[in-house]
This record gives sequence, C-alpha cells and structure tokens, in this order.
Amino acid sequence: MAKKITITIPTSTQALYRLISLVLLFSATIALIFNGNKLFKKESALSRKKNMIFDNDQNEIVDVKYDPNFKYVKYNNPEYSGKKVRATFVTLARNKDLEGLLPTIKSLEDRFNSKFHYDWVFLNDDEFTDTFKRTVSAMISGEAKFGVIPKEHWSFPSWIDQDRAKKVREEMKEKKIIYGDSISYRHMCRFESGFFWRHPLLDEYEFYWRVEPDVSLHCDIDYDIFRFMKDNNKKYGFTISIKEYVATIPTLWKTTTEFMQLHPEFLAKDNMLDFVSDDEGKTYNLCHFWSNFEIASLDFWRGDAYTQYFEFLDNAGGFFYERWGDAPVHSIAASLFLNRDEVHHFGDLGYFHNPFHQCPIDEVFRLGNRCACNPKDDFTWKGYSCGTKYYDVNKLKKPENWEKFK
Ligand SMILES: Nc1nc2c(ncn2[C@@H]2O[C@H](COP(=O)(O)OP(=O)(O)OP(=O)(O)O)[C@@H](O)[C@H]2O)c(=O)[nH]1
Ligand SMILES: [Mg+2]
Repeated sequence: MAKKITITIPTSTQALYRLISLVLLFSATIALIFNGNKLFKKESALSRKKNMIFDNDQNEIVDVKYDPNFKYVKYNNPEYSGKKVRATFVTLARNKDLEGLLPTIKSLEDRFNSKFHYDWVFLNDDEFTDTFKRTVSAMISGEAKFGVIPKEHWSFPSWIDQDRAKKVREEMKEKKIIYGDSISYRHMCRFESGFFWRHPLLDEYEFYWRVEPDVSLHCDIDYDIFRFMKDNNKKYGFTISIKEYVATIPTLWKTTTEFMQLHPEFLAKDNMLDFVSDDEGKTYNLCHFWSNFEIASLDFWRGDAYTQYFEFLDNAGGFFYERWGDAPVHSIAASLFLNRDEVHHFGDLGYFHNPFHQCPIDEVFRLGNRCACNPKDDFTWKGYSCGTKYYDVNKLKKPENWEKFK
C-alpha cells in the first residue's frame, strides 16, 4: 500500500511564496504597460518580414537586421483622433491638365490625404469634362468638387485700355519675358491674386492647400497640416521662396507704397517688411513665396486689408499693363498685413515644382519620413532662394550643416 507523504510548509514560507508571486506578476504588468506596445509592434513587423519569401531566398527565412538609428518600420498609418479643420485642396486647372494632375493627386493622397480625407476643389474657366471629373474623383479620398469660374473673375476689367495692354504683350514677347505675351496667364495670375476664394465652393472652408499639376511631395506627412495651421495661429505657409523677374513687376512696389500711405492701419505690428525690402521699404528686394504651393487661411484673403489691397492693385492695371504674378502679390500682402509668427515655412514636406526641389537636409528626418529626394537638390539655402533671408530676419534656427547645401 502506497505511503501517503504529507509535506507541511510553514505558514511564514507560504506567505513568502505568495509575496514573490505577487511581485513577479506586478513587474510583468508594469513592463507590459510601458513596453508592450513597442514590443508587439516590433515583433509583428519582424514576423511579417520573416514570412515574406523573396525570389532569391530559396525559401530561407531572411534575418531582418535593423539599423539602430532607423529601427522604426512603418507598417500602419498612425491613428488620428483629433478634429478635422474646415479645409480643402484647391486646384485651378484646364481639362488638358488631367494627365499632369493624376500623379500629383496620387502623391498628395499617398503621402498625406489618405490619412485625413480632406476635400478637393477644382476650378476652371471652362466646364470640366465628365472624363476629368470621373478620373480625379476616383483618386481622391475626400470629396472632389468642380466649379466654373464666373466670367467677371476671368476677363479684362472695363477700365483696362486694350491697346496699351496689347502693346505691352508685344514688347514682352520681344524681350522674351516668360509668359510675357500670354493673355490667359495674366487672367490666371489675377484670378489667383484676387478671386479664387470668392468662388462659392470655397465658402465653407477656413484653410486651403493650393496644388498645381505636375507637382509632388517627397516625404510622408504624418500630421494634420491644417490642424497645425489652426492650432498654431498660422495664416500663410510656404515651402520655397525665390526672387521674382523684375521685368514682370516694375511698378508693383510703388503701387504698394501708395496703398500703404493711404492705409497705414493695415500694417501688422510685427510685420515682415524686412523679408521683402532690404532698405526699410524704399525698394522691393523681389523675395516672394513660390505660390504654386500655399497652405493658407482663406479668411486672410477675405479680410479688409487684402480685399482693399487687391482692389487698389487691380485698379492700377498692373496685371495687364505689366505681368504681375500672384506670388509677389500674395507674398507682399502676407509680409505686410500679417505678424511674422503667423507665417510658416514648411521645411519638412519635401516638394517639387519644376525646376526646384525642397528636400529636408537632415538625414534622420529624411529616412524616418521616407523622403524620396536628394538633399543636394534642396533649393532652400541656395543663392537665388530667399530661404536664408527668411530664417535670418525671423531669427529662426537653421538646420545643422545648412551651409553645406548653399
Ligand atoms: N483653368 C485654367 N487654369 C490655368 C490656365 N493657365 C494656368 N492655369 C492653372 O494655373 C496654375 C498656374 O499655371 P502654371 O502654368 O502652372 O504657371 P506657373 O507655375 O507659373 O508656370 P509653370 O512653370 O509652367 O508651371 C496651374 O494650376 C494651372 O493648371 C488657364 O488658362 N485656365
Ligand atoms: Mg506651375
């Protein structure tokens, strides 16, 4: 008959075991709370890579090595819980621009909007075709809207002397000034300067992002850029700044000065006159934000200062008697009517509009955001850019080693 052995553990030892178990359980819980998220993410990233079979692997499992600097592997889009802003993309285009727009929309959707689903407004001086509407709508994760520009926003105002305007176009053609002989380019510049936000399709929005055909983003944008604008009280955001062709705007500064004398009340207290003038306002240094990219407040254009400024410029006729561009017009207004901290340089997006690139020069940033660009191409710190000036006048810290990218 089997002998029954009874082991009696003293009560004090039982209590000790219980205590040890509790401490172990507690430590494991704490470790999971603080590291679990990271651990699990990394493991699943690794196992996904391990489960992939590559052509030349002969079914071997690849040992994935993570460089300690770049161990962050993106598999999932980050989650966003914040409220969206009333914002939209805006594109002025012709039906023939469709081909140039598709890769652009794809780039912006992949890099940004597929995470946020903002709307996209398309404007045209002609009706968009069904093909245009169908094709772009299929590419956009927000709602795509299409509007026709009213005639009075895209035609010669009554006070323009047609003979004088024609003569200027002929002279500019002789001098080979870019778009100097174009009527439609002038309507485009005047429309972007003074009318795009007056289209009823834009009424419901507070911010916009201007997009042109054939532009692209080089880096992932993992934050809500419109939310950033609103939360930080930014009114105008740009990527590239550059000098204007002086032959297109001979009297723009003189006209601006006349306006400012009539309306000194519109000058912002902490304005950025030092960005657009090197001699305290006597002359224009030609610096402007390259307006093919703009993320800005629609209310800024809707406001009194800009509305009256545009009207003054339009009456002077320089959109037709010269070839004033919307870029210097917007930039001068932003520099004079806004406080400097309301303007923002988006140095983190990576952007291309022929022929210039903006490419973040910081390598860790570039790799972390999957930027597909060469920092040597970055225009920001080059001689013809106004990037250095912008950082200097605003006393902003330039990225490390920026001098190497001059
Ligand atoms: N509907 C319409 N859109 C136009 C017209 N001309 C230009 N645009 C649009 O206006 C914007 C600016 O025109 P662009 O031709 O890109 O002007 P730009 O950027 O100064 O010059 P590029 O260096 O050629 O790009 C783009 O979004 C064009 O699609 C036009 O006649 N009709
Ligand atoms: Mg363009």
